[in-house]
Parts: sequence; structure tokens; C-alpha cells
Amino acid sequence: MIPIPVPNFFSRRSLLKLFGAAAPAAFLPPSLPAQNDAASPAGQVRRFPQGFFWGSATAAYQVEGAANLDGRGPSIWDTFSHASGNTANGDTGDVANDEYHLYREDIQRMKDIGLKCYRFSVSWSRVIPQGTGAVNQKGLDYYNRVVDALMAAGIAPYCTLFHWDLPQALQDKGGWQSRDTARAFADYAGFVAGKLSDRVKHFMTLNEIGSFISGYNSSDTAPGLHVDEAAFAQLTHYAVLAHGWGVQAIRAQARPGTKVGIADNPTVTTPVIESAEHIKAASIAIREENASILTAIMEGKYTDAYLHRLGASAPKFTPEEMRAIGSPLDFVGLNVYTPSYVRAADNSQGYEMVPFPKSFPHMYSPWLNVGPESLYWAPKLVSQVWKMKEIYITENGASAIDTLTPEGKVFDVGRVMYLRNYLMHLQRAVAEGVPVRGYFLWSFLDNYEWSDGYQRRFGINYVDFKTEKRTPKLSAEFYREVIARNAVV
Ligand code: GBH
Repeated sequence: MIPIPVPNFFSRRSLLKLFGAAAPAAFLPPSLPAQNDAASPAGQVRRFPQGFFWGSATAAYQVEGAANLDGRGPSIWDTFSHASGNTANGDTGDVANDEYHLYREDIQRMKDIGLKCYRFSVSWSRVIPQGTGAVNQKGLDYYNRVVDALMAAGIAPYCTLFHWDLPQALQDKGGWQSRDTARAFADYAGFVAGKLSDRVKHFMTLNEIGSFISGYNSSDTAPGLHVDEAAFAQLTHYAVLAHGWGVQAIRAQARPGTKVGIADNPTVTTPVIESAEHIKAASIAIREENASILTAIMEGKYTDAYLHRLGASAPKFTPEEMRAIGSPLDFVGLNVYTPSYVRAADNSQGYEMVPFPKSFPHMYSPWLNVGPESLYWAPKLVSQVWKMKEIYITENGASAIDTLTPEGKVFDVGRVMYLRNYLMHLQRAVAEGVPVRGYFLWSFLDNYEWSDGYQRRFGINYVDFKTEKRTPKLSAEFYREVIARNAVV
């Protein structure tokens, strides 16, 4: 594109007149027209491929509220958050963003900033309150309404079938420690895909297996149990098996052409220095550091090193289970927040993880170390090591302390800094031809951040949790410009 020379004495308003301003959005001041790259030279070079899917992501328990409405059954997160001492301030998702009632106006907000797609999750216990058996039509109707509203707004729905909220009834029968839970998930996933795939073209089975199974060896995540190493390896196997059986069930019941993937958060092995030896170390490390989950799913087998390391605690599995786990996927979704640094090492595995010094900069969540290059290396390595042809960044974003100015604005410059730098590295990847098709910013709204409650805000829209009033932050305006220009600005 030829840059349009613009004298620098032109005001923003006169530029709008010059290029013909779009109708003002309901919630934000009007943005510059897409062709006006002269206003930001960066926008001319940091371009994304045409048709790149800009989106945002949420999850059922974090936004919906309406915990006891219309026949929804309890999930492990209801139980966990209501038990004393498990979450910051005792916060629960009982009300959250009340998205169950406010989805229409939030979808309008999505349209206002130009979102092309929206990733939401279905609450299993809203649709099948006991996890198996009877269907709750009212629960399913809610997702039909959400999907219809998205379609009407021209926003492509991307559906995650499980984002941590296991029906409590299944937990009572052993949760992920039971192989039956994997079967139950597949039945539920196939059922929902069968109902929604006339409109939803992309399904993700499970969100972040590694995160929700930590509910079996940490007190921070539901169900907050502590099991031994062998039990942990076995339930990890059942979780990846649920994914594999889920893929098969979705393929059996969804309309032809429906795409199936996963939203995973692999350890993003990032070379400490971009030299040949450390890059090689990172590509060895990505397989081994993710051996129990993403590697198993991509390859349909556990690595020798993983099984050897576990010894007698290794999971029991059949070849048929491993074939299901390795079911070919149409796309891989990567949730990327933070790097894990790797260097080449003269040891048997050929690499070494480099710990973070205590002073390493992080966002408002202590774990959220800032390493923008992780958004380059995650898709780069996944496409190289496993030859994945279609990758989405299914989550990326940052927590902050956000406050309203007396005029009612939120200048979340920390989040804008984070996003700009991460997106520069995503652009670097796509410019090299890494097949990333889209990006989902976590999150559209400040929401229920699990055991951190409502204190660590991740939204590009500020939420007053007393009134449910939404206020677009500076980052919403930033993201709208990125989308309009299809470039990092
Ligand atoms: C994602 O998890 C989730 O998918 C999403 O629901 C969540 O809201 C969002 O990101 C922001 O957190 O043991 O203290 O080192 C992010 C990945 C992995 C972050 C586990 C916290 C453990 C923290 N999570 N990690 S700690």
C-alpha cells in the first residue's frame, strides 16, 4: 500500500473528515479509517495477513453468573469457591459478569471494536446438570441465543467445550481420576457440537489440561485435592484421553467441515539467546516439557524420557487409547502468557531450563512474567516440530490494577504495553509464514479470575462488579486500532 502523505498539522478530527469517518461506535470515540496508515508508520510494516481473525476469549464460569438459574447443576468451581479459604475474599462466580443476562450488550461492544470472532465456553453442568444423562434444554437454549446473537453481529463463534467447570456429580464419582469422566466428556462434547455446529465452525475440546489437573496437586484450583505421582500421571492420561475421545465424538456428530482443536497452554520453551544452539535446545525442550499433554496429543505417544522419568508411576494405557489421543486435529490453539527460558546444555537431554530471577518483571499476577518473544516461539516451534498447518492463539493478555479516573476513564497503559510488545512478536511469526490464523485476547471483560477472585483484572473492558457497568479501557481502543489497521500500532 502506498502511504498517503499527511501534513502533520492535520488534526485527528480533520483527518476523519478527509477520509470519511465511519459512524461513531456506541461506546468508543470513532477510530481512524483503516487506510490511514500515515498516522502510524508502524501500521504500514507490522501488518497481519488479510483475513486474520482478531478475537477475544472468555470462559463460562468466569463470566456467566446465573449459577442456580434455569436448571444449571453445580460444578466443582461452585463447590470449591464456596468452601471457605479457597479464593481471594471468598469470591465466587455466582454473579460474575452476569453474562447470562447481559450477553447481548456485550456482543454489541464486541462489534463496536471490530472483533471478528469470539471464544466462549459451554458450562457442561448447565447443559447436562449431572454430567451424564438428562439434558437441560434451558441451558442449551442459552448457548443457542449467544451463538445467534454473535452470528447476527457478524462475529464468528469459537466454542470451548470444557473450561474447568466439571459437573460436581462427576467429581463425586472420582472426577478426572475416573476413566468414565473421559467417556462422559466425549458424549457431552459430541452432543453439544451436534446442536451448535450448524453455526459454530470451530470447537475446542479442553482448555489448558495442565491447569485444571493441577486441582489434584495444589490447593489453588478445584477440586483442591492432593494425589500421589502415579495417580496424577493416570488422571493426566484420562484428561488427554477425554480430548481424544472428544475429537472423535465431535467428528461423528458435528456437520461436515466443522473444525476441531484444543486450547492448550504448553510450556513455551524460549531460547535464552536466539543463536543456533539455544534454538535447537528449545525445539528439543518443547517436546519433553510438554510430554504428558501436547506432545502426547500431537504424536499419539508419550516420549520415552517421560515414561522413564516416571518409572513405576507411569500411566497405564492401551495402544487404542493412544490412537484416540493422537486423533488428527484441524487446528491447535495456544494460550500464551509467559515464556520458559531454555539454554543448550551438555547433558543427556541436551537442554536446561533457566529459572526466573526473583526480580523478573511480571504483570499483576505473580506468575505472569513478561516475555513478548513467547508469542513468536510458541507458534513457531509448534508449526516446526509438529508441522501444524493451522494455529490460533486462543488466549493472551495481562492482569493489572485498573482504576477509573474521576472522568470515568481507564488508562491501562501497562496492558497496552504488554499487548503491543507481544503482538509485535506474533506479527514477526506470521511475517515468516508461521500459519497463525487468529488471536484471542484474554479477556473481553474483567472477570472471575478463579482463586484470585475479582482482584486481578484481565479485561479490555472495566467492570464495576457492584453495578455490572462496563467501561472500555484504553486497551479496548488500542485493540480496535489494531483490528482496523490489521497491524500492530
Ligand atoms: C488461563 O490460565 C485460563 O485459561 C483463564 O481461564 C485465565 O483466566 C487466564 O489464563 C488468566 O489467568 O502456580 O501460582 O505459578 C492461565 C495459566 C496456569 C496461570 C497456571 C496460573 C499457576 C500459577 N495459568 N498458573 S502459580
